[in-house]
Amino acid sequence: MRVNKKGLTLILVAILCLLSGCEQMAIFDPKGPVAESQRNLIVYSLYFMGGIILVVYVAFTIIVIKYRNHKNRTEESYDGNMHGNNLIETIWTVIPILIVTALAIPTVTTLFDLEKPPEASVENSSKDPLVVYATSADWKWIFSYPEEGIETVNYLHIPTDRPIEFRLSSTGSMAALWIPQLGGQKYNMAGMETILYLQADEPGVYKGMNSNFNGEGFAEQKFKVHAEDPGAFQDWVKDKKANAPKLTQKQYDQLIKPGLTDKQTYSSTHLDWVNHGTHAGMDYEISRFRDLYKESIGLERKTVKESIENEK
Ligand SMILES: [Cu+2]
Repeated sequence: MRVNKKGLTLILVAILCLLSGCEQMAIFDPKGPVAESQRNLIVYSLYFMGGIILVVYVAFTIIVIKYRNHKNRTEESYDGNMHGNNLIETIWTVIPILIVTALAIPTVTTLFDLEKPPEASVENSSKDPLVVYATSADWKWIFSYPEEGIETVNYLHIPTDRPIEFRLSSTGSMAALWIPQLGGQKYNMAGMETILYLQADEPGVYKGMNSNFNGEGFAEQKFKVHAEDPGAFQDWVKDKKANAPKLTQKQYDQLIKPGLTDKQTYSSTHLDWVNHGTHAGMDYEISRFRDLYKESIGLERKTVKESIENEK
């Protein structure tokens, strides 16, 4: 066989490109109990399915060699009539059931466990979760700490070894909060509240993002999570509470207007006048900025007849 050198080089370059992406696979480098159990689940599934692939390819090779057309082949070498063969029918019915069961049970138990706050990993560390309202607006993240009375935009500080109870909602379009090294994503929607428990065991700065494509500014809807020991976190809270300005409703309305913004800090929260996770707060942003969306996402609903007229 003549080897096409150009083709071979292309394939090698492609493999290199794919492999170099590995350093960004943060889910295999978890920094908290939630991300860790999800990583274990993924690794288990990968090995399990790798085992299945191995068995399939070995069986495939054996069958290709055994039943190939060769010199000493006779009529008796192959009995093609396997209809009604109970043994074979049983094997190919039972094995898939076993595979699905072995994948489903750990998945379901792990995911249900993650609906509860993770156990505190250090003795004496605070067990009740820190509540943070994470609200997505186009295209920024607003984090409210109701107990601390502070609010941040596009960045987050959290204490280590303490579960964080994220209450997710959105001012308008759907988003998904994802901090890969702390755990998987959940969706943010206007008019409802989703709870996501995450926890950081190691101090550090972790990447957070929106993992649900929602328009023009999607790629910019990122934030950094600063995980620090509880003392440092309390100092940070005290400093912001004392020095950051109060958030007014007028400022807030400008903030949630579709567009991008830098990091911001306030010593009060927007929860004083609206909670987007409730039915009452659902239309807060839409009622103010509906016109801005008209062109890009077509909030105006047309009848079928009008659409056909427009097509012409
Ligand atoms: Cu929903």
